[in-house]
Amino acid sequence: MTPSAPLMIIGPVGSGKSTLLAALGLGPKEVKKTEALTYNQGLSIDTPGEMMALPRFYNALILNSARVSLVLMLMDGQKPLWLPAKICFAFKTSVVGVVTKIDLAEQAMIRRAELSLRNAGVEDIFRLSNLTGAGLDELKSHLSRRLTLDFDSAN
Ligand SMILES: Nc1nc2c(ncn2[C@@H]2O[C@H](COP(=O)(O)OP(=O)(O)OP(=O)(O)O)[C@@H](O)[C@H]2O)c(=O)[nH]1
Ligand SMILES: [Mg+2]
Repeated sequence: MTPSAPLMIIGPVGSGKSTLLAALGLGPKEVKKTEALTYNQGLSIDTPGEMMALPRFYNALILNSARVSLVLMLMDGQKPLWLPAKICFAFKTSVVGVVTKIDLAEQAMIRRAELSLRNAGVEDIFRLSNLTGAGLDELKSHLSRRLTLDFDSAN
């Protein structure tokens, strides 16, 4: 299947998926609750956090991962969610991890969020704050290397 968007973003409810897509210029600037799997034409696939919370939806996430070049898996640094071990290996493409809300989260919780991502099989993990922008440039340059995206001209 030809990828229909550079990336899909997944992660728990309120972890900052839609906010991060907006910051990357890969989703609408106005962020509201994501109610359903959403195709941002040619840019990204956004998913509601409920699909990560309820294992019966994992299959839909895994199938849609075939439509993108990369999956971004977010974890809220304030409220890490424990995922099934090695679940990332079920995805059709590689998964990059992002711990969000580092402006609010305690260090111990950030480390727990990273541990959860590693347990899920993620190797590359970034920490960022959508609020302050800390860590955003590091993620952008990683994504520019992995995908044919030019964030400087997109934003
Ligand atoms: N302080 C802080 N707030 C954040 C950060 N990222 C997102 N938020 C806030 O968290 C709330 C939820 O953000 P969303 O981007 O809607 O989260 P989501 O993961 O798309 O949530 P669902 O669509 O419900 O799955 C919003 O009020 C954001 O402004 C962050 O890094 N730091
Ligand atoms: Mg959302």
